[in-house]
Amino acid sequence: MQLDEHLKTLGADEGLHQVMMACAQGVYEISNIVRTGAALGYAGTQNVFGEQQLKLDVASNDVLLKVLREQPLVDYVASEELPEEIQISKQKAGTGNVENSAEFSIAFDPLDGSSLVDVNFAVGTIIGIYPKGSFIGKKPGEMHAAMIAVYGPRTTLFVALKGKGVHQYLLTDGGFMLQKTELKIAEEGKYFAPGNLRACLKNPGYKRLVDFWLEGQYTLRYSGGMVPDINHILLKGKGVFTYPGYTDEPNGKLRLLFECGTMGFAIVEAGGAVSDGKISMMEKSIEAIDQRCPIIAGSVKEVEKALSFLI
Ligand code: AHM
Ligand code: MG
Repeated sequence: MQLDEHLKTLGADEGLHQVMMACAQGVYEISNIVRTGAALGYAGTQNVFGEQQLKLDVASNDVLLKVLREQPLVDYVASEELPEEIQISKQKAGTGNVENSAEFSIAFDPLDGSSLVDVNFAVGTIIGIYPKGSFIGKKPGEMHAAMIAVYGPRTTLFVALKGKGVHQYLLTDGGFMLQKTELKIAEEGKYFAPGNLRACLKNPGYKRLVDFWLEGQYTLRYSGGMVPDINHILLKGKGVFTYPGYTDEPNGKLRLLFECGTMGFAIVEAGGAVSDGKISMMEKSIEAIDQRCPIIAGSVKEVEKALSFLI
């Protein structure tokens, strides 16, 4: 079944359906850019985090901005590659002839893990669809839906619809075809994906947690890309992903709005848990567009065990 048809059977309302199909078009275009390697190398610019932008970061960002600007239902957009959120509905209304009928605000990381592209590791796109309005003061738990693309040997797309589960689609010549429905994460499972391992030097709790995993004969499944690493948990149906902070960087590296909140939303919709080390990520207020936070996500009991070492 095609994505378009499946979203209807899931009962996604018309507006949400329209915006999600626009995002899927963006993913399709980014997939082509990544697959052909048409734009490798540095762009010569930095993002708001002071990170060097790759041509692929910029090209992927442009694709999503283009498809979302064409959507009358989109209010704000925010991107890991842009310095601030933009109210595109207002920009259009400013032309004088467009009524503001926007319903959704969309946050995205156009190409997460892009530093892995040159070595041909898997990378991804992370899209969170929120109710309209600024992102500031919202919580990831308010999202209507998350869309997460994985560009590996194949391009796949996860859709997490609030209260309607997580589903996986495969990009084929005929579009996105339903591959797996109702993905579920079991309470326990011995896979670990330990991001920011270097934090062990200054975070003794993390070092003890890693020892616990090793002594418990957990299997390491870590690629260095958050999207493929969490993709592994969603598809194997178990495991835990961590990216904690340490004394110098208590909030770690990953961003609440662009990465942790959206990936966490999919994990929770599949029956797992996601924490920032203190509270559920779904309840964490977004105070700044560039806010970073630690993340512990995956099987409910694996998250609990990890927290018992990290707190
Ligand atoms: P990016 O948004 O600059 O691509 O960085 C995000 C990526 C995640 O996919 C991954 O979990 C993390 O960075 C790995 O970071 P590090 O190389 O510091 O371990
Ligand atoms: Mg990223």
